Amino acid sequence: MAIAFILACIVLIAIIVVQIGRVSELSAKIRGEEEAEQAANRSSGRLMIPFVVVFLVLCVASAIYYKNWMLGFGPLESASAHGSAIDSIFNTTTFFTAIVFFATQILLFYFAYKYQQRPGRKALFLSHDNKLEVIWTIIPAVVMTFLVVGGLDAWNMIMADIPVENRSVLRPQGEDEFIEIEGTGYQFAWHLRYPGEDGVLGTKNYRKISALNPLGQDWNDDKNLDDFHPSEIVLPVGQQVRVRITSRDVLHNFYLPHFRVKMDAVPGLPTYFVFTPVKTTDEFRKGLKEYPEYNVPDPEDPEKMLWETFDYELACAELCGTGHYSMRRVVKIVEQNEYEEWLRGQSSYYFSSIRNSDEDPYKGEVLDLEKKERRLQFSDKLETVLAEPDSVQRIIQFDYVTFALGSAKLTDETTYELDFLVDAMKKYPSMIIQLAGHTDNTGDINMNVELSQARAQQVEAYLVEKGISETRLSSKGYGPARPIADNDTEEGRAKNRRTEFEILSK
Ligand SMILES: [Cu+2]
Repeated sequence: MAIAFILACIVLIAIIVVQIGRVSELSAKIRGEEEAEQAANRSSGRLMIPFVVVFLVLCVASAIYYKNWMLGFGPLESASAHGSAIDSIFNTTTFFTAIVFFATQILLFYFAYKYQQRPGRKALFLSHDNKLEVIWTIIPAVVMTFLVVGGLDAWNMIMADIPVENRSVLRPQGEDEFIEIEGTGYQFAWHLRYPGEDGVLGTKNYRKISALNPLGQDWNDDKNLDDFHPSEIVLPVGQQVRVRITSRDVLHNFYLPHFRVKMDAVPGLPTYFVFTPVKTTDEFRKGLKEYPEYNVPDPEDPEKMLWETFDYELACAELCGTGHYSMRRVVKIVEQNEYEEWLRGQSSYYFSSIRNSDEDPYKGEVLDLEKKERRLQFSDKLETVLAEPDSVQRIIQFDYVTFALGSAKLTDETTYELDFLVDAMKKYPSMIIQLAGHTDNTGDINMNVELSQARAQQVEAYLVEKGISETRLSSKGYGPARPIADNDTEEGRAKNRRTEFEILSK
């Protein structure tokens, strides 16, 4: 309504101005050219004053009217530790430039009114004036120095990198630890990368970029194996974050407006930014709730108020092409426990997309990380079985142990799983077990029994070699007698060929 009223006023004023022009044109015809020109000068000169008054009043009024939508004011105060320094530099600069702006506008229009052309009046030609030169050189120089030095001071504070002795981790605790994440811009999205458990981002090489490997991560670098690629930025409140910013094609700009973070993403030249978020998304929303501007339904989701659907965002602030607008990503600042929960839901890009593909340099090998994971699974299984009542048969199958084809020779690369059992036997010194070998139903039954017996014995020998007393061990070959799956399918037969152990007593 208010906007319609203002528009109507502007239209009316325009019509009035045009009408006055028409009237003066008509009177010019009547009074003659020269007199008409003087009259026009007089009326133009007089209009200068109301024009500048209305113009300046509108400037101030619109700034006040829209203040709650502007960064740095009202609800949009900065949400990062360094943000207030940027805001205060902006405000100081605005203060001085506003003085200059108002002074020049007022003088410009007032002079146009005061020194309007009149019959018999001549302009004064001023070729040089030392006093004036000094005034308009020294005052701006002093003000500029003040602003530039203040700005540089804030810039150096804001752009300070993290001291080398600080540690990059995934879960920072305190000031000397930080999270390093990476944002890579391309037409048209941000590809995000987090460091994984080791807290360190792995190395990259643009030559390694492929359809499978969008960032060109070098899989020979262990630090890459746990890195993950989330679809949104989630960070814990109050922790220092270093963002490594790169680009894969053209210039982009990594812009987090609410945190006053803005840095170019340059192809071939990684840039960085360090910031500490100090308000969670929820806290920021609660702040917005206090303002009537944000207590209206969200046009995109009318069930909710504008403050409820607010999210921090990552935008590209470089006009990088037609799809530029679609580079928006949501940024969530959460409490530490929520962050932990989110981390648990993330999985390593290497293990979910690269593992055992043609690009995997460790194809066919078992990685330490996998062994660690499998050890945890093994002890989970063991604890579950041990917790069962004695009436239940306690059988655990080896999932990874293999033998050479048709022989009882253990495959060296798979004996690590037997080491899990060695450690379990040491942890439970009174545990007695029986090792059992099983085959599928193909081939001669006697040979199968013999082979399964030999294999169980081989495992027993391995355990003895690792220091487990023979008195706690026995072994048996069942051949095809105890299938756990259908022997008619290859899949079923593979399941039936297995080695397991039974806990006879704990
Ligand atoms: Cu862009």
